[in-house]
Amino acid sequence: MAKMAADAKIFVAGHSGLVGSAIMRALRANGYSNLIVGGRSKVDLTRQSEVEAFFESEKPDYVFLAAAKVGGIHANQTFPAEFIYQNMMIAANVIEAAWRNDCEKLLYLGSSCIYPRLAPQPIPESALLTSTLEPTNEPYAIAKIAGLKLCEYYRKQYGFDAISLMPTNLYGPGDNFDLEHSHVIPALMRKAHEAKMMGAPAMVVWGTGAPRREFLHVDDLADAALHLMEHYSEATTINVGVGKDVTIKELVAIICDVVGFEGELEFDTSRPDGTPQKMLDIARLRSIGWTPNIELRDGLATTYAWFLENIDQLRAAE
Ligand code: GFB
Repeated sequence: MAKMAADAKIFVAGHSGLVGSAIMRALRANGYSNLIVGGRSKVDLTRQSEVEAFFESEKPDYVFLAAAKVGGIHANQTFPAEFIYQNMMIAANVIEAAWRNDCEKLLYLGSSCIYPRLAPQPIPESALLTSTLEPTNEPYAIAKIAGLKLCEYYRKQYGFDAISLMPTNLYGPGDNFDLEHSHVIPALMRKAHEAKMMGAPAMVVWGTGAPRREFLHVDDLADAALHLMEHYSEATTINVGVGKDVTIKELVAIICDVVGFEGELEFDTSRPDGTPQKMLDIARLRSIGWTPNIELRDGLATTYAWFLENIDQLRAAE
């Protein structure tokens, strides 16, 4: 397996999202400058003809497929058709066009939430498709599983070097801080911040606080993605996580501490808990020489600093 040449033409699909922007930062930090991006005005990745035309004209050597319709537990339940349709289309269009246009290698991103709801913990890669999915994100999971299988079968039939990663729950700068549709970390960080600013006595946390989640800083994920692009070339997906988890109660305590909110917590149990636990087995990742670097508390502190710097733009965009 060769290192990507310094002048390789690299397409980061989804370059402005949480994951794509972190991959762009990591590529630049590692000296890659021949980076191409799409953006919805240039190429709508859900439209096959647009994707074909884009690949025929750009002919990238490498593709990081980080474009996806994503959201937290409530967004998944509110927009199930959009989650299944957009994610299936993006995966099928980009993987097919990359293969047809002689792309050297493609990296696709799954998600730990596409393992079965009651998978053994920590979750090994072999748990994929062994039992029923978590209902709150089944549409997303079905689409993402199709993407993983596209990579596997394009490798099998055509010898296309497509790999897939299974990241755990991600957070970091560039996240979506919308209160209804985001993931738990940005939602609780914003709630704690707003409660502190307003001098509110309490803030609301969804669910019981009992579910366990594993969180990976997106800069660690980007670092792992570059590492795997250069050191991994197998049909099976590979987990990318930290190998530790926390309860939502423990998470909110750290967030409140980082933000400086000292009020009460109100658990709204009319909101869903989702899957009880999701923690990845990262033995295979460790065996190929990659380990995470960013501790949860440190990552939350830098994410909060980013949030404070960008709060005006975030509000303006709403
Ligand atoms: O991050 P999250 O929305 O998604 O929620 P999942 C994680 C846990 O945090 C759930 C609780 O148990 C929520 O009930 N929670 C507490 C909150 N307060 C809040 C809040 O204010 N906002 C949110 N969003 N949650 C997602 C999947 O599942 O995992 C997606 O639905 C995606 O498809 C993602 O793949 C990685 O971890 O439950």
